[in-house]
Amino acid sequence: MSSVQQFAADLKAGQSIFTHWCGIPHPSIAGLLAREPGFGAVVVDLQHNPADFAMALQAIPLVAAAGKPCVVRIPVGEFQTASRLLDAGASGIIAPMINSVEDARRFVEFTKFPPLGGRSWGPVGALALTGLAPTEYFRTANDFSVTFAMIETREALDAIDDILAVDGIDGIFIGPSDLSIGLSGGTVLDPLSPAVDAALDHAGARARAAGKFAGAYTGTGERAADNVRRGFGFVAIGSDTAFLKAGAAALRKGAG
Ligand code: 3PY
Ligand code: MG
Repeated sequence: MSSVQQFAADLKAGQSIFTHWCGIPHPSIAGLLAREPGFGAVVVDLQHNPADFAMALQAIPLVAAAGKPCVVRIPVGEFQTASRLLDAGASGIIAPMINSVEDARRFVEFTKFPPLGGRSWGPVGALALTGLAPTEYFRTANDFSVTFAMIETREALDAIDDILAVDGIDGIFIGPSDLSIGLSGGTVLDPLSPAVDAALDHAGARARAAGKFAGAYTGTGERAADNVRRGFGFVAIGSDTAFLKAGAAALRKGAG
């Protein structure tokens, strides 16, 4: 089975997958990090980073060449881009700011083939990377193209059960920074706050009850381990820029 398809299979098997989070706009960074032991996936972030669609298109096969799945976070509401990234061989899509059942349904419309959604046919890169015949890809892609609806507002948290119940939404993904802003009425940015911790407990439990996947962004290995204990199967640790800064500080240490 190709790494494109393996991602969903590993999540279904209950494996905990730690992922890189890449935003530097050069695909070689994603390809290099994909080979780092201890990380099972690479996310390319198109929402808040200079990485763009062309960079993601090049990162997907480089990550696949390392035997890892590539997942992409799209900009808010750019669901058409999600279809194109799945066509290119992304294993999953993270959609930010999914605040309602309507948002979730629209996301599914562009990421799942009929009858579940309305994804249009044309998986040129995905056929090459999976090695599947077109009919086989069409028959199975809805199962292995993983959709994560980001829960990162109070509105989304209130609607979490309804969002999880949407056919074609495979899981949720928590954005702790935006969630901290939302839960504090727009007054506090603190992804480590007790309110965010309580929301993570709740969201993990609701995803489990719905039989769907739970993912989250974290800034450190310790926070990632907390989320694995909460039942999160897909957890980002830091980012490519955070690695650079941490590496520079660590190597500079002791130089006087
Ligand atoms: C958030 O914390 O809001 C995120 O979207 C993580 O990148
Ligand atoms: Mg966010």
